[in-house]
Amino acid sequence: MKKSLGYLLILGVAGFLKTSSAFATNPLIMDQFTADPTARIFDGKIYVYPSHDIKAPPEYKGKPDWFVMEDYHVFSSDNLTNWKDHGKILSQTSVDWTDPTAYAMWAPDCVFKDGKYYFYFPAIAKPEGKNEGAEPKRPEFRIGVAVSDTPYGPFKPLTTYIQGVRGIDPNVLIDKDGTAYLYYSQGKIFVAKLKPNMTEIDGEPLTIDNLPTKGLLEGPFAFERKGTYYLTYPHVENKIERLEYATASSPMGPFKQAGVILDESESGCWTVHHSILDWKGQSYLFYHDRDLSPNFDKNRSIRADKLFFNADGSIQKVKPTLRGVGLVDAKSEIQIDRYSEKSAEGVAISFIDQANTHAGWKTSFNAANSWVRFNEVDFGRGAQKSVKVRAKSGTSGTLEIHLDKQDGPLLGRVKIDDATDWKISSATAKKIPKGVHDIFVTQTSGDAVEVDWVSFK
Ligand code: FUB
Repeated sequence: MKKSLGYLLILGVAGFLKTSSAFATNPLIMDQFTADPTARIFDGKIYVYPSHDIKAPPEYKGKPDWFVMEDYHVFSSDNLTNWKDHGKILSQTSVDWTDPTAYAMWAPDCVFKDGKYYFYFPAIAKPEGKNEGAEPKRPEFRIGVAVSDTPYGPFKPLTTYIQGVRGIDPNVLIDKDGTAYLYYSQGKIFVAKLKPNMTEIDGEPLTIDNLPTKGLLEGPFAFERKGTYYLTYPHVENKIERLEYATASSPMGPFKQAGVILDESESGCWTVHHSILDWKGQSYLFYHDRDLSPNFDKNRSIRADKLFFNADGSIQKVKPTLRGVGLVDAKSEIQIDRYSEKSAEGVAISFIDQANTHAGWKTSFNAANSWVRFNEVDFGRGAQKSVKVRAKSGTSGTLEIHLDKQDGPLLGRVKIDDATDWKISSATAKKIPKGVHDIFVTQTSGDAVEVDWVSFK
């Protein structure tokens, strides 16, 4: 997935315009760590509000090998493929009540009500206890609100946190009658009605009963569908978190446990945190894993995969993929290391640069007839004339790109000459179709071949 000089120049300009290095594939954001994604639709676009993991700076004095989070960015997309980074929308130093040395800006949410966008975020309050009581016993997580006229800010934080709420992972559901409910966690999951001003709770928070009593529960995300209220949450049933859900006929319950949405990550990432979004007739699960930091699961990356409901309203388990959910333009650099399927043997995926995982991955074809399938490539009107491959090979090798099936129409046969460094090889493209199709990339002969990307020009 290493990028050409031209691409890097575009990225440089795009960086100035605050477009992120982001892709249709998983993870969604490549140039920074992102976690705890809450996806919302505002003004016909998808906005994702993640938290922002960073590597500990020298001034960090907190718990070693722990989450280090100092600010939030927001990302938007109108096609699930191109994501725009709107930049920093809030930081620990711009909120009166947060401890500016805590690096604990954890999982946020954002909702729209009566012309304003309300951004809810947890953070550790200043030890002085400016807001409640003069002598707080220990640093505590509180939940704050910042308000904006647009989904991408600027967000103006309120000077104090929501009184009467202690915890993390705020999530707000606005019911059909306009009443807003704040869900959050602190060991258990709580719910409180919000006053119409969206910044105070109305009455005492309630503990949500009938949820698992053993193993951590956190990260609630609630939504309503066809009259059923779904409360979804990460839970440690075994060793690490998985996503489960419960249902009710009212936002405050009583809830009944209903099943598992996402199994524990194969990568071993201890946390998972999520949201569910309907976009153009399809539901999506946004969640995180540790794709860009396989050895440290406090530097996470957000992902999206399709989610399906059964006719009775139950949720099918989501299949996590590398391919993700966005259509990929045939003319772009198709990152086949984010494959949809691969041959049982002869294909390996690894980082292009172990020292800089943000540069992405490469696909190594190590045996004749090893292959990968990459779903949903958009050929548009189908006018592409050549197929290009950025690759290297010890001696030489040949790749064939076929349409839809491994033995489908041959789109191009590209000979990769002996090249110890990355080189772009090309061949004439044939039988290029119109519209959206899968491609199969197969190593048909020669020595092992490493591929960065494939593109149709
Ligand atoms: O990102 C920090 C914490 O990890 C979140 O608040 C939890 O939900 C877990 O994802």
